[in-house]
Amino acid sequence: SKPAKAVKEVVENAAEKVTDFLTPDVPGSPGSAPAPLEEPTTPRDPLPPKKEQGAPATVTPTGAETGAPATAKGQQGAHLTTAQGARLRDTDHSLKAGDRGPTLLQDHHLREKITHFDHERIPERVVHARGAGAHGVFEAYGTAEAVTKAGFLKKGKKTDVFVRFSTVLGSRGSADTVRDTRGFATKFYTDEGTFDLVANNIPVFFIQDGIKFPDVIHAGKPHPDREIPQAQSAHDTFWDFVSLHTEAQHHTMWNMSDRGIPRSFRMMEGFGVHTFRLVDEAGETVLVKFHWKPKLGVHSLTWEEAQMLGGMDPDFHRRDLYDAIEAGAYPEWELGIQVFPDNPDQTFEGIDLLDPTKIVPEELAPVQAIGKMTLDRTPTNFFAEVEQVAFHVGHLPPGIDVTNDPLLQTRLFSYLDTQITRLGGPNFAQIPINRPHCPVNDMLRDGFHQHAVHAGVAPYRPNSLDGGNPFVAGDGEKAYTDVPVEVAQARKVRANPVSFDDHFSQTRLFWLSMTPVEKEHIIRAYTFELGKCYEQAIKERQLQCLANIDPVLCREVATGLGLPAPEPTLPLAEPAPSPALSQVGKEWPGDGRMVGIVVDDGADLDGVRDLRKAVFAAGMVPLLIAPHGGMLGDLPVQRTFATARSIEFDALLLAAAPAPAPDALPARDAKAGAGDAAMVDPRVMLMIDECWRHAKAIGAWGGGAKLLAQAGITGTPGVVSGDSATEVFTAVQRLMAAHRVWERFPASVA
Ligand code: HDD
Repeated sequence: SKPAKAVKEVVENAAEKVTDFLTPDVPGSPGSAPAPLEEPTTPRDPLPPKKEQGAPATVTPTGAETGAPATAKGQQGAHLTTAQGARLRDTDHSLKAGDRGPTLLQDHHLREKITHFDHERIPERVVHARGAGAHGVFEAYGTAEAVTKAGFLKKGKKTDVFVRFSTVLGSRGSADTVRDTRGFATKFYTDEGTFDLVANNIPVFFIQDGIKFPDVIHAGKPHPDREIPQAQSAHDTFWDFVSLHTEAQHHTMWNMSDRGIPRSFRMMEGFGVHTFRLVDEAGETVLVKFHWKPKLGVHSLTWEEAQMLGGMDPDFHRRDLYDAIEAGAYPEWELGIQVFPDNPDQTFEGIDLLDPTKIVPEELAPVQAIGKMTLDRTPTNFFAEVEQVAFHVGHLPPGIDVTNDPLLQTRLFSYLDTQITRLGGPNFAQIPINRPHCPVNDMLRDGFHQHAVHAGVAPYRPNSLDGGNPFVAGDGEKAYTDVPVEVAQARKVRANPVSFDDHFSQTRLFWLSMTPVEKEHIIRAYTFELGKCYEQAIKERQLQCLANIDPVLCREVATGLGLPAPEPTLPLAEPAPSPALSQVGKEWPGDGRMVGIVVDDGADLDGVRDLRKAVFAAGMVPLLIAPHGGMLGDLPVQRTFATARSIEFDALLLAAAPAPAPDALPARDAKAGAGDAAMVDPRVMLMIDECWRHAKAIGAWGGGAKLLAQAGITGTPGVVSGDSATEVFTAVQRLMAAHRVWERFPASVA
């Protein structure tokens, strides 16, 4: 495991680099282009691929090296060519009959260029269309060796991975920060075949049987008549569905909690949801649930931040992921398993392990760490990798098998099926990002986009013409073998086991496990979402569900909606709370956090210089916010008052009280001619106000200290001032470890 110190060193070393990419083209800033860009007049070598960003290994579907260079295939050489490799002399003018004449059909270059462009888009994913991905490595601790024969889980084994994070409901261009479940799909390129762990950041699912998947998705997607709202659950069809299919209440509660609006992909847990089966060399089995635990802790946005980001920076999560990786603050997760005996009834402590609407609290079955994943490389080409990556819950290496969870069983069909449409045929496994990193020797042939030039004449078994190749593996030759689980003699039925009928006890467990501030957020989220519904009957039906979860929750939401709170229709369960479900109350490292620093030409620049060093040393990124771009002395300005907004920063430090810049809109105070307030740029005051409202740490020194009094926040929790920049930052850093200044949130419930 890379110690935190090493990460910090990388960040420090990357400091100059961070400055560079955050300060494009500032003349004179370190690393900026010496002269304005001009179009070169003679061919030169193409730009090299980004550092450490070669294309995936060029292995054919049969496992042979293609001999192609390991660098990106596109953009080779200095001269523009057609797709057939013929050099072009002109790509800006179509071939016409005279310079004012009609375009000629014979212009092959024109037709090739436009035809290709016309087909650049492929269907977006029907769910999880909006996503971002990154490469990395998984290193096994060896702790799972006792329960599985999977080679990639042997101690010290390193395996390449590619992860794609996503939202579920929105289209490909929708905002990152909407209230939704997040996808967390990981491709492990193991030596024994690819393993896809196609997970979410929520450990339960809306439905118990995959046959309802089209229904829940149709309900969550925009209304079919107007196609609104985009990427939202705050509308009638969603609440209609979840209030009628009460098995959805547990997942819905998670979505209404802070888990539905993560601060960062780097700060999310991941859950395999279903129970899987692990099998060892001797054929012994256990049941497991997979968990990803982020090193940085689990943190969320506030709802107001999430909404503002939807407009200000719809790419917030994507940007955060890539900025962190490029700054060397590599995101890390531990992979863990909860282990259960493989009993015939597939239950643990009375919890049905085949019901995907149920968790097993960590207090009952601890999550045991089995390895660590580090994401350290951004994609070279977003389309080629993030869009074309194809996951499938059925991609399993020897040692991992499925269970009879009826949701998982349907997924085993759905993923392969959807890729055929989305990626244009059955050969998507040959796309570089999907190629296994081990030899492939299948007998699949032909089909659209066949890239392999398969040799031999006998793609069938047994054969005598190709020397009998390929052979099937014998005993001890690491073949995938399905666990010969007993299948009960049973009648065909369209039915669930009775244990699946309990829809409320674990929803209540989640509610009871929250701290007051988290409960408050949940109340606000339900009130917001139901407040966006038009149909009275739907609101009333959902209130009835809330009454069956908790009377206080129901009463508070009903008050917000201006409706009576119904009585429960079912007895309330009294489960023991699971403190592990709460996000509040611990301290976490701040790697990759953003610290905004308000400065102007009169600020204590020596202090700011020290502060920047201290922030980098803490593994965070300092961003100078000034009235104008360019430089302040020798310090590069990363944001101006016009481009900055509070939501980008995890903490705000004030080094100055800048007068209104020329592009500031008039403020009410300025019009009224009020004393000092009139002299501060209103955007700075807005930033302070928002940071305070969103419970972020605020610090000030020197010329900035008077702003605290002006904003009326002196002495309030999480607001610090001091004599020097570094002293203030030390206090702010301590506050940031708790993620937010939780005391600032009002909590009406205990
Ligand atoms: Fe799914 C994509 C996760 C239930 C059908 N799913 C998809 C992705 C994730 C999940 C993370 C995006 C993968 C990527 O980034 O390319 N899905 C889940 C989880 C589920 C779940 C954790 C429940 C535990 N899914 C589920 C069901 C069905 C599907 C029950 C169908 C019956 N899911 C799909 C799909 C998608 C998909 C239609 C769309 C794009 C794709 O597969 O490649 O096949």
